[in-house]
Amino acid sequence: MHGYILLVGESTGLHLSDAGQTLVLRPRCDDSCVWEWAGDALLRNASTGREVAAEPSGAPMSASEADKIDAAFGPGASRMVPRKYEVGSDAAELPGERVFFAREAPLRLPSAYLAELESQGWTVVENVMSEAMVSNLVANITKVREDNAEKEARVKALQDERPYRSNDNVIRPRALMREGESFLGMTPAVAQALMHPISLWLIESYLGVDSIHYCQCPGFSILRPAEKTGEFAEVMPGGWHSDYPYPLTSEVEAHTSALGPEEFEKLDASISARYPDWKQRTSRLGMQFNIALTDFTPETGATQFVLGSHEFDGPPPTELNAVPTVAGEGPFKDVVQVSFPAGSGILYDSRTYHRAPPELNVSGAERWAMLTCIVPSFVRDLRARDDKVESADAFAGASRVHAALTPRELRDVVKMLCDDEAGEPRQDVEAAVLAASANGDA
Ligand SMILES: O=C(O)CCC(=O)C(=O)O
Repeated sequence: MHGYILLVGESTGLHLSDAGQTLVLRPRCDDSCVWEWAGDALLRNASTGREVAAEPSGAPMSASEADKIDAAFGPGASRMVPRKYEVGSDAAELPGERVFFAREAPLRLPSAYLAELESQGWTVVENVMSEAMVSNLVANITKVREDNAEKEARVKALQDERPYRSNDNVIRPRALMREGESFLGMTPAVAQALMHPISLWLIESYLGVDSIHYCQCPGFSILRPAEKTGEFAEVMPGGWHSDYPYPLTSEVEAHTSALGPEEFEKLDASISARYPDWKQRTSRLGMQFNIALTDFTPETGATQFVLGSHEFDGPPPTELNAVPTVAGEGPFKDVVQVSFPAGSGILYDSRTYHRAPPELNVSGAERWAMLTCIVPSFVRDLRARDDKVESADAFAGASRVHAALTPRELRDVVKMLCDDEAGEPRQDVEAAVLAASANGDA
């Protein structure tokens, strides 16, 4: 197995890249930013073969430092901090930054994932979250659930008295939380996952833009085990859809339909000037990136897809939602599930037909995921429907999380998750982040 790593500059958060003649620092990672160990104290660029010396930098974290980080961000947070290395003896070649965090990278070079996206409209990117990030995030979510156990029990009791329906039998921890709370402001793991420099490079490259933002603050979705019996074990038709900003189904044009026509007019206005026929699904305008916090397999109820349907002329047709889904049969002959382990994410073109299958989680355990949606910055986001604005407010006050992120991650969080109606970074959040770093808050 490869042990690819990214080298993240200690002071800038930018990534060491071999640009051919020189080493440079980059905010996003293509193949030139991927390294692997070639010896005890030697790193080799996986794309160009250039080698640089690398020695461990600084003392290992002390027990009291680890305790402080765990107390701030929850169990195991200190394990999320990667080791640091001083890179290269040829100082003239290095662009200012000498000490780098070694962050585990996906299993293949970024160009391999992009080639898959281009040819098939989807790919699975591994190691978006390390095992430590996943377990810390799970611990934070578990705490919220424990603190709101009665509320969750009420949600479950209602679900238990109805048949299986796609998007039901799901616990959404966000809905259990108090106003003003956000996982984005609780642990750096969320921002670090969402601002992964290879994922962002893939998304920008596939969409053909240099400015993107998240449609909403990520939703966490916990698919309960399928344990219903009797009349409630029935599976209702439905659930097939395409994602934002495209028409949901052939019957429902707007993802924002619950908010009334004005919201859809705003979305349309943000896109139509550039892409007048965008509702015909002719242009690349959105991607979904769903990161597994537990393994996705057919037995755990991994998402059902009609892969390649991003190239179909229209949204999911009526016949897909008319009868219960049975993969391999009738209108569902091409329905498949994609397996991938916790910490990996499936990145797909938002036009792809897909459905959450609560009836298929026969594993006896919950299936956890972080669901995210990304569009070019000019496309209006889902702020009116989801909690993006509230999460940005919570993030503005989360100075300890700011201090745990790199400057590059912080800039991208403010740009992509804390932006205003026009898709520009919110000045009040920028000011709060700057004030926290000036105060040295940690
Ligand atoms: O939870 C799932 O399996 C599917 C999620 C989904 O429908 C979506 O991300 O749009």
